Amino acid sequence: MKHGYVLVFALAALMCGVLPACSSDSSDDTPKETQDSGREFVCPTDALMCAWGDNRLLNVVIRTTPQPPVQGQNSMELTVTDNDGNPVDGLTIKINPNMPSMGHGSPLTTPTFDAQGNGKYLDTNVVFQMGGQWQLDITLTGSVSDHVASMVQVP
Ligand SMILES: [Cu+2]
Repeated sequence: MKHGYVLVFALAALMCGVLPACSSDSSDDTPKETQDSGREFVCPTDALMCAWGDNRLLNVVIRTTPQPPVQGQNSMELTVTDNDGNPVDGLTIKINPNMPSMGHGSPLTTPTFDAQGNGKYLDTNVVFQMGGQWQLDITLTGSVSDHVASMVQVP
């Protein structure tokens, strides 16, 4: 269930394609996942994607500039919350963009995010040096530690 949110989002998009009523109330299109805690995490509509960490401790909302990301340099902002929905500050967050299918990483990427406060972290230099399917291997370390490995398609 690593990519649960992405799957839910894809399913929602598919459903919207076949259900004409879907577009009448956009709030019903929002991908949701009920957590172990019972809280329903709603992925913001302006996010590139959302991910619930492998350890089921942290929620990560991923936004990029430009969005969707492009080949070359991108800026990436993470908003990190715990299972109660509270922003989590004080984390060390590292990203290792890589292409599993091709066995290479992104040597030009700045691996560490800068803390912005209020659960936000920014990396202005995430480099996808070629188009294709990239894995965002994101490690969050601190008072609570978790890991996210979401896939993103770069045109
Ligand atoms: Cu490649």
